[in-house]
Amino acid sequence: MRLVLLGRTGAGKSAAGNTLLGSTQFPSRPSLSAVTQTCERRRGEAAGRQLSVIDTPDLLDSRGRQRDVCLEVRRCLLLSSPGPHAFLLVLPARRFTDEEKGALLTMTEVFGEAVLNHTVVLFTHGDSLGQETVQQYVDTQGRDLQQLLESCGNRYHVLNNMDTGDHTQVTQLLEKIEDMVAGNSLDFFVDQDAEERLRERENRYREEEEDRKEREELRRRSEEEQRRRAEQLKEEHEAQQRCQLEELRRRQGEEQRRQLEALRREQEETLRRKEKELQLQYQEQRQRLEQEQCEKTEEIKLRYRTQHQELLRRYEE
Ligand SMILES: Nc1nc2c(ncn2[C@@H]2O[C@H](COP(=O)(O)OP(=O)(O)OP(=O)(O)O)[C@@H](O)[C@H]2O)c(=O)[nH]1
Ligand SMILES: [Mg+2]
Repeated sequence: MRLVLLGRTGAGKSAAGNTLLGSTQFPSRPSLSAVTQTCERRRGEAAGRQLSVIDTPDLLDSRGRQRDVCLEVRRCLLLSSPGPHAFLLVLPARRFTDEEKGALLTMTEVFGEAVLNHTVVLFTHGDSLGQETVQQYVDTQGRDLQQLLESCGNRYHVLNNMDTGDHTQVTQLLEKIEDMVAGNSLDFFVDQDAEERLRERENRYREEEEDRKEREELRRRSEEEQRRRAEQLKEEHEAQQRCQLEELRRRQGEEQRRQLEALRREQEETLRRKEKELQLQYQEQRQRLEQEQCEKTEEIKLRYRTQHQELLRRYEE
């Protein structure tokens, strides 16, 4: 029985592969980035069946890395040749997200609509359900998950990858797969249009990539232009500021000179006025002194004359 494990990064694909094979064949650990990078096949036996399990990296990522994804899808088809009996779409039994909702759409885009007839949804983290049954879990997750399950013919199974000793969970899963195979017209999934679809995807990717590069180039050029204009504006602004500053300095200098000149003139004027005042005072003082001197001389003369007359009079007497 050839089984392909599909699902988002960290969904528990490798852990489920190990549970199916009953031993650690695929590296599985908690990680935010992808642990499994390329498709790997391991063979083993479980519940009396020969198993060929193909573990895959995240082939359902709708964004980016499409070239790598196409390469890995080719590898996956090659490893499961002539075709897988079942695709196991691995979903952790936690809150169902929009990303997981998109996983089925990507799966049909990659492998074609027929893949739905060969798909069983495999819930991992069965231990986190606790007392809740998988049916109860499905009922509480809302319409999106129910629609996804309906698209896969309501085939689902839950695994607790922490309990590798529980063989019944593997046996029950293999029985569900066998029931599905029995109900299909073809025993295993054959994708005749795979190559054409992959080429289409690659072309689309190339076109998207070219578009992206073109947009990137345009963005780069526009950023460059913006930077250049900003630089030019800055230079212009700085030059304008320099001019304004020089003009301001010139005007300030002029104003200072004008004020100094006015002050000098004012001081000169004050000095001249003071000089005149002093001259005036000096002249007044001199006149006063001259007059005083005249008066005194007159007084002396008068006194002298009086004395003289007095002496004359005495003499005559
Ligand atoms: N408790 C619990 N942990 C699980 C279960 N299944 C997987 N895990 C843990 O989930 C983590 C991721 O599991 P992986 O098997 O590495 O996931 P993956 O889908 O292979 O991831 P990538 O290879 O990165 O794409 C690991 O630490 C597993 O031990 C489970 O049923 N119960
Ligand atoms: Mg893995």
